Amino acid sequence: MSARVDHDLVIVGSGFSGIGMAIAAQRDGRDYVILEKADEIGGTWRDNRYPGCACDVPSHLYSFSFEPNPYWSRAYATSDEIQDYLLYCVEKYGVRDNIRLRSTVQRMTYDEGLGAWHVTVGTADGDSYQIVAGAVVLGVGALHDPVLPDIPGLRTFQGEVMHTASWDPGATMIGKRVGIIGTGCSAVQAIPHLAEDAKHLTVFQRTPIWVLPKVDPAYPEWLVDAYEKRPWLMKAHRAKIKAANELRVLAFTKQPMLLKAASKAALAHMRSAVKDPELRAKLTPDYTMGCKRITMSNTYFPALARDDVTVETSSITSADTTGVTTADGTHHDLDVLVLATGFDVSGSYRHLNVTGLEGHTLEADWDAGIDTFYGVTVPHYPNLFLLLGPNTGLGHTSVVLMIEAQIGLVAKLLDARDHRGATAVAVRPQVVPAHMEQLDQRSEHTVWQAGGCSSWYLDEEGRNRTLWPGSVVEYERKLAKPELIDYEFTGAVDR
Ligand code: N01
Repeated sequence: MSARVDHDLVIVGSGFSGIGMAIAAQRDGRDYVILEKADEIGGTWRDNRYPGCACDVPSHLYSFSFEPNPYWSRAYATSDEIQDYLLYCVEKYGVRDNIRLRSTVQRMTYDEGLGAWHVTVGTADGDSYQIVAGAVVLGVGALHDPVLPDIPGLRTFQGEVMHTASWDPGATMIGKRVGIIGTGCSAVQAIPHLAEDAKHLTVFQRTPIWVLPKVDPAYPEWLVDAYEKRPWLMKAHRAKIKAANELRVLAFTKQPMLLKAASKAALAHMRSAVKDPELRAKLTPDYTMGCKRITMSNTYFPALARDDVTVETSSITSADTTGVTTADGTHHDLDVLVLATGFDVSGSYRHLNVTGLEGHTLEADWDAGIDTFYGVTVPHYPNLFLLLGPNTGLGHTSVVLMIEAQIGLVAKLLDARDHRGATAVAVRPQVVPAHMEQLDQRSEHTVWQAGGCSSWYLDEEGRNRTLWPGSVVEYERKLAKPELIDYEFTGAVDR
């Protein structure tokens, strides 16, 4: 590390990405600090506390490979359980002392002479200070900048308005008239709980969602015991889930016809709970399954079929002090309006005000088109690495696998930089267009782009800029053996 930098590595964000990167930095003897804007670690799993919040990837795969957890209580863990797991990892690996909570990155400017980043950090008391960082890893995630619907008059509504990602844990729906906008993954999990408590629930649906039955057994004590005593058994279980999930990528990327059987199962699942043909028609998607993230629930359809639940498909045109009005002229009186309206996936990077080489700003560069190399490095931004960046999300299995592959790549590139006595490593701009073109070609026939729906996976031009259009195994292989010729190493450490 050059004497002129404060920290070898600044990690922004403390979700799975940030914590995983910190553990690797600790292992490699790198001096690092984690900047976290909230008052606790956890990212998505700290923020998403709406009733019913759980992960739709089996917990034994949705966890670090180096920290298997025999104590998962069921197949699909709740957000609380995942947050506890992350808190445990922070303590076990001694990461806590390097975390600065309530520390918001306000600006990041690359200093070419120094080969380092000037990071401006805002503190909770309104002050700010600077850190000079030898490299920055952004583990900021894509799902934390809530999308708020642009409904005229919403501000005048006198009831409570809550986005699913900023849930008030003290809020109660008991005896209230509740409205929920959206029928994505978050809504599918929350609706059964809201329906249970509310006096009346109105679900404002723009696009119906595919819902499969959920097989979510609680793990019996003997199995937890077996996993604890025989870690190889747990590893075998993880490998089995990974292989089974990995097979599904074929259906998403090459053969959507393979989703036919699952679509039939989803429709049968709906028929068994919803007897009213009119309601069934409203709830039947007209796009290929998988185009939007597939959800799983055994309680969603029964909740929608209740007498005290209404599915409203007429769009909301305005709000006033007492509720909302839909395009058909109906006024819906409400006490609470829940926004399950998703996230602005590029928003998380915009707030960071990143300026790279020659005045390039991430905001302007990405307005022109989001170009990265394997979602980790960005041309014109040396010593900057993204975790779970563009085109590295997944629709078929655990993103923790992608995060670990990316952390491995970052460690390799930093080692290669240091080994050469260089101060900076950056992807060569000339290798990126071919990579992006390949991504575009591979995305063209995926269910996400060709499945007949719009989703947050696609940019304004309908191109997939969110998901990796291939298998995790392929991605892991590519990142495990990077072609160092694709990167340029510049500067010389002032020793
Ligand atoms: O958000 P979404 P989410 N007026 O964007 C509707 C992850 N996740 O929070 O489909 C009316 O999927 C919108 O309608 P439409 C997961 O990766 C994971 O549910 O655009 N409606 C849609 O129905 C997921 O993909 C888990 O027509 C409006 C909904 O709001 C991601 O988070 C659990 C509207 C938004 O759905 C986001 O899921 C939960 C408007 N103005 C979430 N704006 C796991 O289990 C939006 N909508 C891992």
